[in-house]
Amino acid sequence: MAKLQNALAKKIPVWRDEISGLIKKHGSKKISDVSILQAYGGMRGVKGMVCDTSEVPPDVGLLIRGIPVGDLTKKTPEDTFYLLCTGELPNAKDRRALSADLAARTSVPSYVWKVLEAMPKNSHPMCMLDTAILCMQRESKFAKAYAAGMHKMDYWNPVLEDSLDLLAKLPTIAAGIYRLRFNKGKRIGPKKGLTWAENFAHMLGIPDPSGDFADCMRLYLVLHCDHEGGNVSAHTCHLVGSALSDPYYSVSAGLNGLAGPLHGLANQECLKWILELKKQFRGVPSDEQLTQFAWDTLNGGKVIPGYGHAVLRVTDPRFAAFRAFGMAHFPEDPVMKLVDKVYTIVPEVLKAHGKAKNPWPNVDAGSGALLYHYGMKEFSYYTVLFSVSRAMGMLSQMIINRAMGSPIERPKSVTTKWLLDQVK
Ligand code: AMX
Repeated sequence: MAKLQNALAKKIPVWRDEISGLIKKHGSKKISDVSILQAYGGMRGVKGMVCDTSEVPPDVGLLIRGIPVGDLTKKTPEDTFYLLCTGELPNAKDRRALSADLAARTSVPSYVWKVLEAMPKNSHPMCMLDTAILCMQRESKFAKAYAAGMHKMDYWNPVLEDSLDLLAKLPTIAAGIYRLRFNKGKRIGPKKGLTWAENFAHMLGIPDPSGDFADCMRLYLVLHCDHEGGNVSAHTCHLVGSALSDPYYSVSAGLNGLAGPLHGLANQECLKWILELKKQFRGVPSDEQLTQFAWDTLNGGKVIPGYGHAVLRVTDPRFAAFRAFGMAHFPEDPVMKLVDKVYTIVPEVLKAHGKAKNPWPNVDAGSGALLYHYGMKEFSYYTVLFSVSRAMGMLSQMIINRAMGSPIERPKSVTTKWLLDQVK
């Protein structure tokens, strides 16, 4: 762990000085007002927390430490995690060191497999993943160090240790869940000399003679890594972690939020919607048919999965990156063609419908088509892939929060009576 740990050890005192200076000088400066609408409306747009790993300017899309995610499409997840944690991309030596460190930690305790094997056969893969993470809590180095008594300023170090342990094991666990839950045969162990993403692809066991699937997984893991601090999963992880619950408790909690259909589960819903469309029209429908299909969804009181966003107001650059990958590798694939066609029709339908503030596709609108193409047809598994990647964002945020001594989170709720009294 030396390299990433050293890089963080150098940065942390600088960040601490910067933040304490900011609070000392300008702590009382107002950065947000809250309306009654926002208090009832999911706190949308309320600026009330800090996240330095990434930001999502509504008209630009995801920036990882200031770098547009579209500029990271050739990078590895190791690069991305290092960037999230330190604010800088690693050099080749540091990247290799992180890869090797992760490779040395892949082994999963045998009790995790026993727990997974004991679960009902029809358990949702997300429930299996969250259970596996939660049951590993006893491995937490942070929890042990905390119980033994440690200085608050040192919390980040065992949290980094836990983060690397967890990140290293996640592909092994996630691939094991894929093979167990969908009867794919024996678990495949990690292979020496492979990167984090390559090993994940290898352990999933999807036939990949060209190496394109491994490349798709690399891209998938990079693109989903983080999306600032206020989304359901990041915020949940942050909240739970603020009570000094260790990374196992916190990440498992965050991923339970990712399992919701309005958040990470949308990618399974999205491909389902596309395939229903394909089935109904026995292939690629006409513009009129597709328009009607979209209206039928909306008139049925349902959302069009993969479209809309709480923050974004443009086509998600991550969707653009997936679309570019699909169009470069398999432009004739019928599902890919459908994804592309939906992109030309649905935004206009949503605009005419007039409800969604953002009619453009989000990350989930295209990612499933890629997985489907490579033969991963188990939709309910897609959010697990999302989770393996998103753990990087949650964990990097957590390392930084513990390093900065972030306090327990405790916003003030008010009653409806109190609000009514304010407007009397
Ligand atoms: N289809 C139909 N209606 C939509 C819509 C869509 N794709 N997106 C938003 N709307 C509706 C909302 O349901 C809401 O209706 P209501 O007033 O009756 O409650 C109205 O438009 C206003 O919503 P909004 O302010 O534009 O969005 P939001 O911040 O409340 O919700 C999101 C954001 C993502 C939950 C929503 O756009 C949605 O449900 N999209 C479809 C599901 C999806 O793709 N989720 C994935 C998001 C990305 C991720 O986390 N992985």
